[in-house]
Amino acid sequence: MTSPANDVVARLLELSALGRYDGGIDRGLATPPERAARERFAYWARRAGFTLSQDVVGNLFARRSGMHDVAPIVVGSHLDTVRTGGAYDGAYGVVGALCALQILDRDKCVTTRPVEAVAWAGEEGSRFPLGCLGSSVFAGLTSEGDALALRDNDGISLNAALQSRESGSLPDVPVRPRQETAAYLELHVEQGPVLEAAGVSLGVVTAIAAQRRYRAIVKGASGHAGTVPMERRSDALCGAADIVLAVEREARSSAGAVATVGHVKVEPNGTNIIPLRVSLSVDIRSSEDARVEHIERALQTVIAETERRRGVQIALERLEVRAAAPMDARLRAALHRSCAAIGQPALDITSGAGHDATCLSRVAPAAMLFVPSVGGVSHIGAERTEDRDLELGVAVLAAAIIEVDRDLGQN
Ligand code: HGY
Ligand code: MN
Ligand code: MN
Repeated sequence: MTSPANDVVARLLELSALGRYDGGIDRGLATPPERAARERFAYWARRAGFTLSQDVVGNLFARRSGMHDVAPIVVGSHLDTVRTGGAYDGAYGVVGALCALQILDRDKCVTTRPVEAVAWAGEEGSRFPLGCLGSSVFAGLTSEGDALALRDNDGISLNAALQSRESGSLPDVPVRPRQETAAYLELHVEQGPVLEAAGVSLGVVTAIAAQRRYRAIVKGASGHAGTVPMERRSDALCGAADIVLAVEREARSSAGAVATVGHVKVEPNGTNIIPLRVSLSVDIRSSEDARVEHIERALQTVIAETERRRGVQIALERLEVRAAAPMDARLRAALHRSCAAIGQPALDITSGAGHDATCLSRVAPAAMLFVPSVGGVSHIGAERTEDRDLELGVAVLAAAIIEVDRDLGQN
């Protein structure tokens, strides 16, 4: 008889077709492919006998009852992807959570608390400009109104997108207000090389890195590419290039920090027109908040110097500030016990990638379990994790839920 853990492979394969194109998987929040993924989650959850609910920003919950109607243990991740996403980032934690609940059913485990599998809305921030959108609303870090008012590059608001028939909220799932959470567990692929290099299949996350996201706007003077002498130019793209290289330089010189300019928009974007305006994304991360702060300040110095030297104006707008999120020691111990109980070593590991667990850790004890990423790659279509590691992670997650439920008791 196959275990529900085996379902995780088949279900991920099914989900990976939703939004797939030759560049990977593109499943932005409240798009038809992401809505289809939420529908599959709902179908599997209903078939397993779990009770569905959602909230106003599209977070989707599948509840397995416990002995007492108290704050649940919540387990999950996200179904949306970056524009060139793989089949595992996020989806693994959502499908894995459902499969773990089904293992509890198979083993006739009665938990003290209800346990909920969750698909958080819009973790990647790939369509609407806020990462961890759904979990930050759930954690009260972002208001529902602010989230629903966010607009994508076409000017469509999240609210409008969620009202639409082919990409919106699920019509037959009741909407419920935010609730307390007793504990949060998230299963996720590592998205880095550490577990694979160590030859270990399980990682217990100690902390999630601090992260700040910005938009930098560089404004210069446009003109004819053939007639404006070099010494009279205020070229916005050259100013932006100084910022891009400064982001790289400052991160390289700050141990353990990483920083990326992943998005550049040049206007008017003509081959014979001096760039007038450039918009850049800046993403800075470190396990230490102070390092992120230091890099931001160093960047401000470079901005002032570039403005003087090039006669451009540069605005650096903070879009998101997320402090480092230490994971809960008791939950980490429960994860380690669950790994040991099946004779599997587990590595303590920090997460450079951001996760919904960061937001949940502000309102409840939170912890994460990683499985290896083949070649350490993610956020590209080639992202992959071995089937046996996928199934192992689910089995450990199911055991950890029981451990945490026992630890928490009723109070
Ligand atoms: O950016 C991140 O680390 C996450 O994948 N959203
Ligand atoms: Mn991601
Ligand atoms: Mn993710």
